[in-house]
Amino acid sequence: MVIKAQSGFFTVQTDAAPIVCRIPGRLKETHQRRINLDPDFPRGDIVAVGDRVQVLELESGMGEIEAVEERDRALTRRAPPASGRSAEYSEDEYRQIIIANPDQAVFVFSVAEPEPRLRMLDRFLVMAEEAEIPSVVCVNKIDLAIAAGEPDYPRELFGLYADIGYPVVYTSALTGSGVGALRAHLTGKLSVLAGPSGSGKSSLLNAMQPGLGLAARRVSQATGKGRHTTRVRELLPLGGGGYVADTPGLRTMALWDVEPDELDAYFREIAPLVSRCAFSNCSHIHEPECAVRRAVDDGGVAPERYESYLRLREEAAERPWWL
Ligand SMILES: Nc1nc2c(ncn2[C@@H]2O[C@H](COP(=O)(O)OP(=O)(O)OP(=O)(O)O)[C@@H](O)[C@H]2O)c(=O)[nH]1
Ligand SMILES: [Mg+2]
Ligand SMILES: [Zn+2]
Repeated sequence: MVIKAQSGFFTVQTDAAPIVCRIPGRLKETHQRRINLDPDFPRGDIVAVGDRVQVLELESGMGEIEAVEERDRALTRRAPPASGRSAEYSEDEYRQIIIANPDQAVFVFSVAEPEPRLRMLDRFLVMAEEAEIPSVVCVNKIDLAIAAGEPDYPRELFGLYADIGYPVVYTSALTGSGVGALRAHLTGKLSVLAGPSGSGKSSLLNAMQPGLGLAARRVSQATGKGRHTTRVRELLPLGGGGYVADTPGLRTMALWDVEPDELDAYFREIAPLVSRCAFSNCSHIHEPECAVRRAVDDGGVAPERYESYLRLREEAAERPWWL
């Protein structure tokens, strides 16, 4: 598995020691040939962090990537066209792979400091649903709610996500509460970690495993700024097995890859209602006999989630910023 990518060098974890590899010219040619032959073949990075590859060791610790195995799934984004290129953008625009083959995404929000923005969480969940990546919600800083005499507040706020069917873990990096449960969710898997700045991602990683949060900071700083920052550059190994990836920039990612009409499919509790709307192309905004709006009135769909649906639908209809 590729665990690190840096300036054209890929660190590949093998059963033995890691091997630092380059992509040989012939692999690039094969990739280009497949693109030429098959218009549906995804254009984009040949190798990304998380990919499973076959390597040829040429000298001790150094080698070449011989082949890339097919990805089960990937978190991707449509890369903005290089400057000077035509403003036209098409379906087969270059796809930047943020990370290949993640087992799950873990979205960390704090109950306070900063106040949680559930619309951001809903956007993350939509992105993960679209990529067919299972999600876990981590609600951190529950100690603040307890100190404020509101121990039930975290569940009042985030309980609806458990009702929808997402695993929700309540944690405090400060007291250690729930950290074992979080570790259990992460062990043995490749997890993408995301959430607003200050929600406590690094602190939770440190609470789980001393030094891990520091390592995450080092990676995210090395990634630097600019339009390629979303990509994962390095996976951090967990002591009990598995890896975590910090994804700087995910929170600013827009939803242009989602068509407004398909958005309802990515709201878990809304998707099963759609077939009961009177109109097959119902937008669930203004149509009569809309099963979704009925469910909002009856309490089957939380008003906040419906509000997110409406806002994200508007966003999905917007054009990319480079147009
Ligand atoms: N009270 C309380 N404070 C916490 C908890 N977890 C983190 N903090 C504090 O919240 C602040 C931000 O924590 P970080 O771990 O740096 O947050 P982050 O999510 O890694 O932030 P970025 O790296 O900017 O994305 C720090 O001052 C932490 O000490 C918690 O469970 N309870
Ligand atoms: Mg951090
Ligand atoms: Zn409808």
